[in-house]
Amino acid sequence: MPAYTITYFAVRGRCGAMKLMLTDQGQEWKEVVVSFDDWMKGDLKATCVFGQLPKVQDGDLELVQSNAILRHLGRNHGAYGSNDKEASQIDMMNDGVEDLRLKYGKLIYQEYDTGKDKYIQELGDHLSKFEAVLAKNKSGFLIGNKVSFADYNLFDLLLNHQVLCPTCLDKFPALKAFSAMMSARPKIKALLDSDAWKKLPINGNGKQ
Ligand code: 6SG
Repeated sequence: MPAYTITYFAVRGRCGAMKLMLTDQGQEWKEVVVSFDDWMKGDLKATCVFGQLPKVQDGDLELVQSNAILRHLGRNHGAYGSNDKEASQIDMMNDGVEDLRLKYGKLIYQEYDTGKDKYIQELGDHLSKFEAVLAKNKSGFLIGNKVSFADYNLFDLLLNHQVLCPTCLDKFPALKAFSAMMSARPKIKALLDSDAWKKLPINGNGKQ
């Protein structure tokens, strides 16, 4: 089993989904937590391909870009579909999750005070797309009949949105069932109940 090292800030941010996946797959990891002060010194930033975190080391392979990391871990742990067609569909769904994550990040980091009401109004339209995919696939997962990295990524983003707007899933039975099913997976449940998870702020500016 490969041992991973995750380097990131003391927030859930772009590492929530990978931690959910590794935990659910029974895979341990090491963590290097970078403080704002240390990051601002610039030495670590200079060594990161895009000057950003997270970074994950897997042996002599060093990766940045959270979605590339999710794909790598998905490949390593059998969470990337059962064939190439499913893998492509999983990529498609993960790109959809990324589109919503970027909108969420823009709200949190740039528009929280002025844009929250409008964001919540428009959220249903975005969630309805995932609802339709989940409602069609009887397995309960986005694609195929086993969990994939896109499921962990969607689940993580839904956790954030349920903090932002606790009623946001009320009109979406398939998303609600998906969220409950993911939360009830025993290793995920233990992670969500852990201090390590609960003490980490969701975002770097304290907004949620
Ligand atoms: C920030 O944007 O945490 N990485 C972030 N910020 C620092 O100098 N496309 C890639 C990906 O998917 C996006 C990476 C992402 O991996 S994540 C980064 O490296 C930089 O650009 C969101 C997050 N924000 C917290 C934060 C970072 C710098 C200021 C606020 C933590 C809190 C204070 C310092 C460190 Fe902080």
